[in-house]
Amino acid sequence: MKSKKNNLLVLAIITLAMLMININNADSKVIQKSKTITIELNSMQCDMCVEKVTDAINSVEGVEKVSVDLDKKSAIVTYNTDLTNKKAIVKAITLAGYDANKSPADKEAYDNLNPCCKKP
Ligand SMILES: [Cu+2]
Repeated sequence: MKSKKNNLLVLAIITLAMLMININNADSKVIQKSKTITIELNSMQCDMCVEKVTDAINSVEGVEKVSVDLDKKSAIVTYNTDLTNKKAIVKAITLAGYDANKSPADKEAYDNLNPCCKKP
């Protein structure tokens, strides 16, 4: 009779351990809320544009990593999906005066760009 009790205890401990592993896994899923996207930046002309676009993207709360490529005319952006989204990032870029994906630049911001940053 005693060994049966012990078996039950062992089973209870194993079950508890498995539960804790599951809880830990759930936790790590909560932490991993990063998403990486590519945004087309077809109106960029020079290094100054790269700087401005990089600053604009970085100004969005929740953005974790930005890499703007002038040759490829695109940006790779990693952000926390709890804090921001693609739409907000695209909006920040257009408000800085640049086209982003299919969204055109804010006209006033574009007009205020340095002449070398305007489309030829
Ligand atoms: Cu420029």
